[in-house]
Amino acid sequence: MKEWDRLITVEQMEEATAALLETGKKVGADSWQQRVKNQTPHCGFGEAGTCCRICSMGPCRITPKAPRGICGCDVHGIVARNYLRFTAGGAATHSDHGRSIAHTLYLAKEGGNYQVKDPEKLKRIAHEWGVETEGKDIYDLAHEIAEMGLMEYGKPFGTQRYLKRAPQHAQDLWKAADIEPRAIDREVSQSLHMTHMGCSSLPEALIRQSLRAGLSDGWGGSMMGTEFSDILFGTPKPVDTTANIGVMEKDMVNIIVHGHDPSLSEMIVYYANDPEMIALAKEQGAKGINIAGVCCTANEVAMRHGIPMAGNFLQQENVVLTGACEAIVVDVQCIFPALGPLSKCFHTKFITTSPIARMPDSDFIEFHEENAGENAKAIVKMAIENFKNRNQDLVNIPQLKTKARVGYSVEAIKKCLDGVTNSHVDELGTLKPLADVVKAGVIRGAVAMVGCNNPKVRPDTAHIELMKKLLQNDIIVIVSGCSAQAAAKAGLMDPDAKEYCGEGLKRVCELVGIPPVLHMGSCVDISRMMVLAADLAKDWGINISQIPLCGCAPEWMSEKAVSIGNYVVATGIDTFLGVDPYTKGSEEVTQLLQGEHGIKDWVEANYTVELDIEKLGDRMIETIEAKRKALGI
Ligand code: BF8
Ligand code: SF4
Repeated sequence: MKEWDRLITVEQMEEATAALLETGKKVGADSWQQRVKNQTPHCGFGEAGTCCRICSMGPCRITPKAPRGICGCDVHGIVARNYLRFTAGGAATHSDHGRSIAHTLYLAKEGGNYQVKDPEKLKRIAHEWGVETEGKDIYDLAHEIAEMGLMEYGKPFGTQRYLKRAPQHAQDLWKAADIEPRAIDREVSQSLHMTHMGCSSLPEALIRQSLRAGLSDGWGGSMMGTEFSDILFGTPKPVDTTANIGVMEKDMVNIIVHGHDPSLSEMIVYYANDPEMIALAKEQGAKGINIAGVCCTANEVAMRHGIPMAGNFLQQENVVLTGACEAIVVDVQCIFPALGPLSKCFHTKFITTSPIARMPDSDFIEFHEENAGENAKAIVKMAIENFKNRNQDLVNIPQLKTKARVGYSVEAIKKCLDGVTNSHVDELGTLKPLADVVKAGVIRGAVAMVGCNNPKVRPDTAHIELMKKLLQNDIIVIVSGCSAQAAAKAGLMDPDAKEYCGEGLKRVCELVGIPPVLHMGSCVDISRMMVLAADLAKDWGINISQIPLCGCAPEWMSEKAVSIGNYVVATGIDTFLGVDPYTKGSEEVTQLLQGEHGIKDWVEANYTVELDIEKLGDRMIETIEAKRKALGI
């Protein structure tokens, strides 16, 4: 087996971070590394999920001496309620992102700030939803579909439209388990209602609703976000880009886009390419304008425009610490409030744009569809004019940079497979060739690796080490979110990384011309992975739970990640977590989520929580091999 000589190691990244923190010290900056120390040890009740503060008779904390809260709720009810509230937060957040995109689609117009870039996808969704497209103006159709999408959030009757994309078997399981998601907002509201004082304390009912709220995200709000983003901004196709902190440019105006909603970042990218703006940057003494992304926004603009990825969640402070960041422009989710005070230690402009994410020490420029162009231009201009305020003595851009090929939407994956096999069956292609190589054992299976960074895990190590292990075992890895960036930063999305795979996977990568780690986008794009799993099951003629496939979030931290976990498991995919979801305080809840006879009886999949990364990898490989054996392949 080859040495991983071309990869950027975690040690190299840590060294670069240490140098940046030195700059931080000079200017009196705070850092997450310091704040972790200040917050350690964490509260044991919080960690076990055994503290309840949903009414003002509490907070109630469960101990052997005080086994029930004042209302009489036991530890299992408290842990399960906390788990459902965590899920509801995540489902609300993803789904509200999807709603924003639906509104943007509703306001799209010919020649406007936002236009329809993939009319074919729009028509496909229209057909799927039974809407006549013949002779219709494309914008009229866009508005009709957007409105139908928006109705999915509050419709009084029926279940989510996209559920029909799943194999019949999955739909039957959801029905039997009574977890088919109805209106998206209803599932979030009902979750809050169920967890109000004096409502549910039965773990089984609370966990059932956790799955349903999760499904309303993955097969509802998130799927809407992904599909409508593709209509507006284009369905991703493979594109080459670069990653890691070294993508920032010493002689250019550096604008960092950070957050989630592509409606903002697309506009910033557009104006950064405006000749008028480039000329202005040159007038100010810069060689040009460099846009780079952080967090899921990075994924969105990388896979549609090849914009470089500066880093993931725990690298967001690093971009400011380079001293070369003229502006960090954010919208919603996963943005450290620390960026406000940190930017004040440098010349960096910290620009917030959404009423949903207001923060102290920022310049707030509210972004609407109507003023998007104007405001994006003003933001780009503000960054350019800030170039002269750089303190050159503080500039340090660590020279860490990799090549990455990104942009593997389901459509793109099918196209790649089509190119090899000529098995073209219809306009959408087929996943049969993929099923064939898995059946033949050339590829043993797949892992969908997703999620965040979390200081509880040495940042990026779990992602990178697990991916390396899986590749060596001929298991292909599909990624999204901050996991995708961990892979890109290390160099695992370089097509040359196939050298590091087992012989079978390497052959497939060569033949299809893909890197061994496939970038499927941001966290809302985990809905793409659900469609991939659904289509693969249908093309193969088996159930999703039979596919040698696992989900994995080794460094997760957010409520969104728990919502994701719930819909991935509910879709029939065994899911492996490297961080505990605050449930260890209840044996009953742990059994429901991780045991043989909890959610597994309802949806044919469950969770494994394993903090030892080596063991987590082994457990996934065992699961994949067990599924192969069960299929007789
Ligand atoms: O939605 S992986 S840290 S950036 S939550 Fe956030 Fe986690 Fe990153 Fe995107 Ni997803
Ligand atoms: Fe305590 Fe019950 Fe109130 Fe929770 S709902 S804080 S357990 S009294």
